[in-house]
Amino acid sequence: MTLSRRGLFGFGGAAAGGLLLSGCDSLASNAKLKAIVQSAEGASERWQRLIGRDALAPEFSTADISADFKVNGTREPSGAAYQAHKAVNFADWRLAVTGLVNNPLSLSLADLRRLPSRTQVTRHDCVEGWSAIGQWTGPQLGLILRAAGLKTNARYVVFRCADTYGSGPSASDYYESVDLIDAFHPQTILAHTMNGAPLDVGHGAPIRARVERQLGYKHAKYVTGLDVVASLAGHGRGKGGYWEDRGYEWYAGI
Ligand SMILES: Nc1nc2c(c(=O)[nH]1)N[C@H]1C(S)=C(S)[C@@H](COP(=O)(O)O)O[C@H]1N2
Ligand SMILES: [Mo]
Repeated sequence: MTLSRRGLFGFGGAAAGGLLLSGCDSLASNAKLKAIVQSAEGASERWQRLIGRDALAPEFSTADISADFKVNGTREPSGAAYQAHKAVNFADWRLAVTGLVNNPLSLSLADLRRLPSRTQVTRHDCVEGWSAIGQWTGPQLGLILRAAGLKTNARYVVFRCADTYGSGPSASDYYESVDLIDAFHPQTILAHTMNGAPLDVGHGAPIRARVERQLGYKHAKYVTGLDVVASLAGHGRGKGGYWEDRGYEWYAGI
């Protein structure tokens, strides 16, 4: 690890400075990334290509924030490890960044809170037919990925989560994944703060992904790790997410 923590926090001199300054724009408009995306997926993705995968999801004013933002899916992970972290207010919790990276990282919640962050008021749309507007704050996923340094064969970022969802034979670890265009989208953040307060357990404490151009199930809660991979085959049943493994579309752009 010795993370490019120096890179992340800006003490790293020229190389790290360049890392932080090279915007997601140059990366997201990279022709190779676009070619990867264009080789995949269905109608919603073709639509997003028409209007641009880089386009921003609508942002709202704080006056629009929903008084009641439903908690859905897992309400609180029951595992012993999560419960131990919760008992000490996530002081010992780490986010592991592994896989096809040059510098694997292990970041504490304090590390993540010290990073430059983005705040956005957006609408969350669940396929079950409800929506809610909330304000989310956290570092851009792209910032963390640039600090880790992606290897050239990196294609997806898998979010590992602390919860097991479902019961009986369908119970398995929740997980999600995005391609590099969504990973480096400016509104894709790891939120540690919701509506100005530390993220609560129901909504994914201590951090959850916000992938604002995508449907609700892509917004992984209780994120414990980012695994950068060339193929989705190695996680869950290989379709890229807990719900995708059960028939939902992997590309849930709206
Ligand atoms: N780890 C984890 N992430 C998850 C889920 C879950 O059950 N576990 N449910 C998903 C679904 S279907 C939705 S709609 C949102 C709900 O987020 P909320 O509880 O903050 O409303 O989280 C998504 N992320
Ligand atoms: Mo959902």
